[in-house]
Amino acid sequence: MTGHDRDELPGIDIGSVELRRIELPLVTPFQTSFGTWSFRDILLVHVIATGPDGPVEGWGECVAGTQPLYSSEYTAAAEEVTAEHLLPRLFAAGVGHADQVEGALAEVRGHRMAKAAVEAAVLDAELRAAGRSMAEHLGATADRVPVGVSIGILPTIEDLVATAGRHLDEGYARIKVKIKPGWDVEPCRRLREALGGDFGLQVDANAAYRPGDVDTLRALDEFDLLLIEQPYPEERIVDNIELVRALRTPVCLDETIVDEAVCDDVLRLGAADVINIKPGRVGGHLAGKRIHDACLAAGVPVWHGGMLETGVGRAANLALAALPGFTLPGDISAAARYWATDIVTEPAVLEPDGTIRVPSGPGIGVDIDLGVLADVTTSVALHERP
Ligand code: OSB
Ligand code: MG
Repeated sequence: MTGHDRDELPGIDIGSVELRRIELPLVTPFQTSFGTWSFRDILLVHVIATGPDGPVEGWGECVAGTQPLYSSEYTAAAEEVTAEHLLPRLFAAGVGHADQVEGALAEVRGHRMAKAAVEAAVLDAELRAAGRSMAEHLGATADRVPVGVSIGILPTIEDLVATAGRHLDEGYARIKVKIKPGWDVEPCRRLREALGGDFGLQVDANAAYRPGDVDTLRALDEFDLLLIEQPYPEERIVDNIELVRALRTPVCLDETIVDEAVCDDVLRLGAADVINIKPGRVGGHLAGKRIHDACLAAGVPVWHGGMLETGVGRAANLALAALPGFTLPGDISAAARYWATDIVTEPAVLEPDGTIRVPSGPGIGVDIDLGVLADVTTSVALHERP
């Protein structure tokens, strides 16, 4: 086992939790097979607590989108379930350690993105109180992680080639292209023709294909892709087993992997060659670490997904992505790829070698820019422990 036992951590006394909604415009709209995101409407969970040395705070970012299009969760529902169902249970259980959060909230079904944000905030506060970084706590073995860029569906293939070329020039370690029926084989062909065969290229369908599309998916084999992400709907595990056998391109699952149990089924069935880990999707960074451990033991490579996070979520993701099983570049681009102004004082920057540094300070290792936060806040509600 790598990482530290929570028993070594002194724990915290949670006095209140602030739920804060913010709205941030994306520098460029992001189109997927399921819809277009032009801004992010984000729920932030802010834990206000007391540690052994006095007051301490922690922050967690909920990755739910404004609308229930990527998954059934969405921001307003995440805020409601957190306020009405999660925080009362957190307080009633007297949670003082992050690894108690999952158990305290377990009787609430689903809502993993909301639960993950609560756990992240408690973990950040607990680790800040202990003076320990999240990376060290989770068992990170790297201080920088290789990262790529996820490029949305664009108006023309020329736009796509220009955008991908610019990101490769910036130094990104690989390009991911969103695909959908009608925007798949030709975009890949033109990218390889224009930019060559030696850069890492992968595609993400966000569940837009059906088994009847297998010929189109097989046509992608000629482009030497690192992987194809989530071709079929979330629940179609058996269809996915057949696809793994039908394609040369490694098949990766994102939406399907909603928790450890599903990941275990997928590993045992050989229903994926690669797993995308998003802490929000699986219920938290601690569950994400356990899924990482299971995949590492099974010899299945993992990579860290992204949900267009601010610097808060990005810092926590960098800590997890520094674990040894994350052998493929993550969807953890520099802050500038998403935001004109991030809400943290040290936004993530791309190093010339295509990596981003893993924060090493206590907790998530970045601080909130309170001035920016105030400017982008749309609502705040304080929930005090009864
Ligand atoms: O499917 O990976 C996805 C963004 C929002 C919702 C789903 C996905 C994505 C991305 C963006 O691909 C990754 C990023 O944060 O850069
Ligand atoms: Mg995806």
